[in-house]
Amino acid sequence: MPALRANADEIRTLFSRAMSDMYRAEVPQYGTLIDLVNDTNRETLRRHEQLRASLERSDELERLNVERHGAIRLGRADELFNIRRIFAVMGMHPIGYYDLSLAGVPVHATAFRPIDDAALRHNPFRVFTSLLRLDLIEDNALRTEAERILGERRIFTPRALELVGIFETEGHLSVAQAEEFVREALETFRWHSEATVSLEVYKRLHDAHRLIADVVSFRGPHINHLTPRTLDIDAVQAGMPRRGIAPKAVIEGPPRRDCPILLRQTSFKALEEPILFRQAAATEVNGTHTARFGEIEQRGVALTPKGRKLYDQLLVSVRQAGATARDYDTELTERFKVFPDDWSELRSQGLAFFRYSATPAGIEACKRHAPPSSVDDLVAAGILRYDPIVYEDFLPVSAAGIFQSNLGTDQRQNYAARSNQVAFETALGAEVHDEMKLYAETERDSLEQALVQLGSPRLARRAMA
Ligand code: OOG
Ligand code: NI
Repeated sequence: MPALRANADEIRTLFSRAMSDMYRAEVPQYGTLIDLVNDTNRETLRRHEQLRASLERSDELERLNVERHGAIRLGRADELFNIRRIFAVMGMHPIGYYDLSLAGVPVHATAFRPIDDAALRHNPFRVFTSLLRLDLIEDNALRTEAERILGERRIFTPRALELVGIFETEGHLSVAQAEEFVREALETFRWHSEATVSLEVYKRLHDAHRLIADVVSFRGPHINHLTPRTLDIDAVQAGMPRRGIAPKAVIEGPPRRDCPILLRQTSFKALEEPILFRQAAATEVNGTHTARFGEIEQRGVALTPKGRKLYDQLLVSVRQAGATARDYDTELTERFKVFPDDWSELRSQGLAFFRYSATPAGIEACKRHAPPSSVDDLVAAGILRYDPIVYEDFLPVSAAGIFQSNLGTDQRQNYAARSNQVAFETALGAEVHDEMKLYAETERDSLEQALVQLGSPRLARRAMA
């Protein structure tokens, strides 16, 4: 009898659960944060019937309790190549290119996540994955040393890679292999309280950039945070101090709105953790390292290229106004007043992506009369309904803010900004998917399906022309 096959969605869920359990055991504040987020989500849903109904229609209610993202930082091209293969087993693929050097952080990144609707519904686990850009270290000797140190480590267990090989040839893993794979893959993300370098080397790396020390000094790319999704980030931010957690000063991303857009995020400071550094003559010395922190996020609607352009422009104008942390929120809210805060406007001006569905009344009505032929008229007649498509990705400026806050200082180098997507994709061994195309496809597919449901493939063709 052939062995039972595991599907990618199940493997991803097993993995994200294992990761969450590991992190909860190691970083107790993460557990506290999860509890706070769950309490807040329950209360928000209780008070906002419309939000609940909309989340229900787009099947987001179910996934909310398992929804997390995490982040790792890699040091070598082949590490990125192999992590892509590892994530592929879990149905997670590289989406988007993020250049953080523009914001003074010497990395570029992608996000591994599921792509299709069914997979996202099942469990939208994402991992923001950065690759250190050693080419941005100016000190030649230090760069060479960092390369040598990184060259010696093996961040994947041999068995994890073997199982990836089996998956690639067979197209699947058995249930038993999948369980083994999850255990083996988890090892890569584990915290190591022993550095691979001496305290002196650590300090030199640290002086070049704290992030360089974080990537180069350890045996593996420890998961540095896991982020639950909240439905009300302001409430969680306000609730954190009551549970003994100190949040960062400002929430990254757009301001609070009636119609949430993109992504709002906030974090709490990284913990200072004891580390044993390896000295000469097989001795060790105590030190500390800060890397692991907590974060929460609230997700809103995905913006079209037009909407995203407006968002970016407004954000730049806020930054240029140079507000202090105290009036940052006021400035942000003020500037964003020009961004329509109304679902109907967001749709009609082509600023955001929506998922269309045929209403039950619309389906009935279409059996009796020929329906209007444009999407706008169908919406106006209540035949078509639309719900926001949730933004599944990240924001480079926010990510830089999160990096900065948990690196402990405002240390900010000015790297000659050279975005290098080609080098990143060469290391990755694949091109990253374009997130805008994915959202546009989701919207199109939903519309086509709704129109067909209204009884007319012809109508579908006409309305979408
Ligand atoms: C990743 C920071 C980016 C986010 O949510 O934008 C990120 C890191 O610190 O490694 O996770
Ligand atoms: Ni994050």
